[in-house]
Amino acid sequence: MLRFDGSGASDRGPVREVNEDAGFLSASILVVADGVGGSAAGEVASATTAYVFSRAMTPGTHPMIALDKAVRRSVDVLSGAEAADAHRGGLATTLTALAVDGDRVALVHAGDSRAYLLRAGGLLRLTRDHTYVQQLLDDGFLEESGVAGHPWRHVVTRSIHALPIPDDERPEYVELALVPGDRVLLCSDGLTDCLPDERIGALLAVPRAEEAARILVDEALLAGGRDNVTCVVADVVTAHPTARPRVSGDGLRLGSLEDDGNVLAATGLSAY
Ligand SMILES: [Mn+2]
Repeated sequence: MLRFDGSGASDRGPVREVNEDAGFLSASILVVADGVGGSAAGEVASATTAYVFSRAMTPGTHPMIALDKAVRRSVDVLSGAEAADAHRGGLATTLTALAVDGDRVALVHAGDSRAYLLRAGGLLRLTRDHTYVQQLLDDGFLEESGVAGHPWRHVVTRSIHALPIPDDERPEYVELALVPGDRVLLCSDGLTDCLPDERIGALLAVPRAEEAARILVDEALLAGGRDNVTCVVADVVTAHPTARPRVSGDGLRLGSLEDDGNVLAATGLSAY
């Protein structure tokens, strides 16, 4: 029976007034969300979405179905909040989440937060950034060397936000074949803007997940990081179905999700 076992770290960084990143980790789900758009309460969008995902896994539900329901639920809550309050507009967040039901693993992804897999010492990026700059790279209009200083490198082309969401802006889903011994990293762009993949791979290999998460965040800040930085590091482990997971039942909350005041209530919304 497959489960996640790990830890995470989040830091506001030296410049930003609030941490608009949210993270969550439990034995069945991993989440990183990075609120988009400063003034429009990015911390509310990220915390609310991460909270919805923290409750997503229920026994007997395929992880792909659970992730899809949580996306719809998040969009529902953000849409309801904007409809109820004319001053509340532009609630949006990136999202990268991984769910396991004991057997199958699924990933959902929107925006420029990333997921990586460390397997047998090699690092593999599991997500492709949904950014304007990534599109320029794919289309051959930009070289890799032009990414770091590009003025539009933070423009994301997909995110979780209120309706309407056009088809080509919806999150991407993929089923993954993970095995015991794999380690995964979910992180916000505060990490990947500052550290190259080779360095991320080296630091992710630190034996204890908790230490790896802390070191990754610290090194991003030491490298001059000014954005919020969030890392969730989890090992894929086998556990007896009745064994208590090492991560507590409530899971670990990070960043803006540490403050309940950031989580929008879902009352009065269309159920599905
Ligand atoms: Mn960020």
